[in-house]
Amino acid sequence: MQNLKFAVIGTGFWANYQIPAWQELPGVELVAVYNRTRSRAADIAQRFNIPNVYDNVDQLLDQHTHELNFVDIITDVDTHPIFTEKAAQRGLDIICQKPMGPNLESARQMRDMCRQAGVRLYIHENFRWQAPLRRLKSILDSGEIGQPFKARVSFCSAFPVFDNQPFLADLEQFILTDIGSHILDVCRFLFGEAEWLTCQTMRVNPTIRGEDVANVLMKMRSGLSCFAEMSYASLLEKESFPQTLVQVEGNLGSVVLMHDFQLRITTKSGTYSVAAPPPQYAWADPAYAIVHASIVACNRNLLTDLQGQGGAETTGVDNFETIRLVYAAYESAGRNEIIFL
Ligand code: 89Y
Repeated sequence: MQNLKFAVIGTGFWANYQIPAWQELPGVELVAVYNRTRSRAADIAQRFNIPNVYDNVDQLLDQHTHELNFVDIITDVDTHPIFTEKAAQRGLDIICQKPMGPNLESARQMRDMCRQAGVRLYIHENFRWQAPLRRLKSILDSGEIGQPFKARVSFCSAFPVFDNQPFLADLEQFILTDIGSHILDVCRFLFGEAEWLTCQTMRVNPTIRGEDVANVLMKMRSGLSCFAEMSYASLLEKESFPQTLVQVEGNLGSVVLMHDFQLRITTKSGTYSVAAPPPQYAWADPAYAIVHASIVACNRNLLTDLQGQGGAETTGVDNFETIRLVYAAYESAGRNEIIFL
């Protein structure tokens, strides 16, 4: 099979990991990078041996459309619709970082525009690809704890997240778009679609613009009651960033995903542990190891689909359902009401 060729649009913080994660996979070749600040694109190109550098995205696309199979958009959310449109107009398939768009309507337009242009749109949503979460899902699917009726999905931390990604402090809508898009996607991955939700938000850190705490309660169509909590204001005894901690109770037992990638499974026969650590990559930042490892698994899944073998999980169509939850949560918090989905 011939290599699929692609360009990276945006060389900020996440490109430092997204690009080496691509380089772990056979069958794909990065031919060009764009950044509005040319020197930043040039630095990345030099580090990762990428032959073409642009600070004008139209030039990149015009000069390489003939050889490109897809683009990987790794920019801040505000520019996702613009770059998606430019690639779609040229008939290129698109992978775009989460969160899909800067609001629900623009995410809907991205999804519909790609459908109309006949190009594939995927969202790079990687949390569901974390090794312990995949393991947890397989335990749930095995039926070992019976029918799940109750869950808590938790991402509560005091990690100095604004040091690496300062723009997050300026977002009017912060934690639900940044982490909620991951956590609510994990809830959909584990438990299916929601029937209704209610949400409360707070801003504890006075130096940021948006909310840094969100508590979402969902009734899933399966009947399960799911509490998704997220916070960047939680100084806890054990810092868990960037792990997602989960507890699921079923009619035959429970499974708890704890710190350090440990799963504890309890049934009437007792309790046992399973370890599901992420694969190790030399280029990963140890502070983000589990997230960085999941980039490879997410890219692999999307690449398999791009190669024609199907199976992509986080398509634009699918991820739009996650984004609906994010904005339903804001709506609920704003109106102090239950939102039926
Ligand atoms: O931007 C976020 C993400 O996608 O994972 C963690 C993060 O870097 C900070 O919340």
